[in-house]
Amino acid sequence: MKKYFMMFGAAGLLAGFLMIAGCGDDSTISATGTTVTTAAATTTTAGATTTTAGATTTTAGGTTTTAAATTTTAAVTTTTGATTTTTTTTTTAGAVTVPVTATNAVPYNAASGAVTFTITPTTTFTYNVAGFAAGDKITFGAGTAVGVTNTSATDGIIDVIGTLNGNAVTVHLTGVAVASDGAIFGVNSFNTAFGAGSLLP
Ligand SMILES: [Ca+2]
Repeated sequence: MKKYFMMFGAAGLLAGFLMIAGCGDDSTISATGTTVTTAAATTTTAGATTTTAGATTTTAGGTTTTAAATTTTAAVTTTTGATTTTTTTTTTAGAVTVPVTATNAVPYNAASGAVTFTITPTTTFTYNVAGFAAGDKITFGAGTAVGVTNTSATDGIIDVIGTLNGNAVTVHLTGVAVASDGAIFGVNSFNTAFGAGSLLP
């Protein structure tokens, strides 16, 4: 019995190593690109075999002597080509869609790229976003009443409030560029400042 446990133990250990090796392969895939490594092609050429018949010598006395045949085999030749690594990088400018469903203590950094926040208010909470700029979007679900509150034109803070069925989600923007902050008074001017469709509906 002990021998079986040892065998299964060894098999489990081997499976573990293979799983770890598999995880290692994943690390070659980056967030922005895919790296494909093509193994070097190996060509094996068998050595040529040359057989030389033994010479036959007949003496005057009628004796025939045949030397042993000689077989010569050349060495096996193995040629290994260079490893080819191809890296494909896809640039998406950080475009990402963020479903907003609950409050967040740490503001989402919209400056990381083109971010679309999608919100259908089913409860009341405040969602913090820093660095909102042109290219970013706030999209509320159909039927949501949307309003904009901007109490100071110079503090870089704008509150976008979406209300649906009595549930109000406030998107609290901080770090808004002063030029944009001073030009936003409502939904229409918000769309003018950050681009058409930056605040829907
Ligand atoms: Ca403001």
